[in-house]
Amino acid sequence: MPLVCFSRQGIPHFEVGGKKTMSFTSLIEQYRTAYQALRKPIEGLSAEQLTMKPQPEKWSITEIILHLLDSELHTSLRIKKILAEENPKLTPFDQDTWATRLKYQSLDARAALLAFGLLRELNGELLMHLSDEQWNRTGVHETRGVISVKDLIQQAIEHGENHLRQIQAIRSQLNR
Ligand code: NI
Repeated sequence: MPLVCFSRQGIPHFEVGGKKTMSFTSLIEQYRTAYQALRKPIEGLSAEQLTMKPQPEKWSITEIILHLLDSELHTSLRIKKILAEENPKLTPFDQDTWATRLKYQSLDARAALLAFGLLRELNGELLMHLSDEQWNRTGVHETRGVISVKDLIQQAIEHGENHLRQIQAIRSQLNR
């Protein structure tokens, strides 16, 4: 089953078909370095620019970064549950409700990005210590079905890259 998440943002988030042959080390490297890539397009932006919505129903850069942090919190907990428990249940979250109820627009995008980077750093360190068997351990996601640690990391990488492109597009609009 391809894993695609369509939000109101209109971008397909990730599609994981299990075809990837990348080594674990290079996966971890990609997973960890996303923070550096995400820092670049927000350099020098004012609070007003960070919260500018490209369209009324679209997320601002701040909302995207807070979304990335909350996605990473979920990914982190899912990885830990899969490793520490037997076939755990992994719960989804409604990203648009989280964005509004948790007041993403009023929060600090730079602090959130830092927290995102720290989570990826810590998770990356943990991942470096896993055996092949642990990489392939699984949990059951309510809507996506059986999912492994490796699947979660691939999804997190693709999810981050999609949102990086979304942030870059907003940034180029701001420069016009
Ligand atoms: Ni997303």
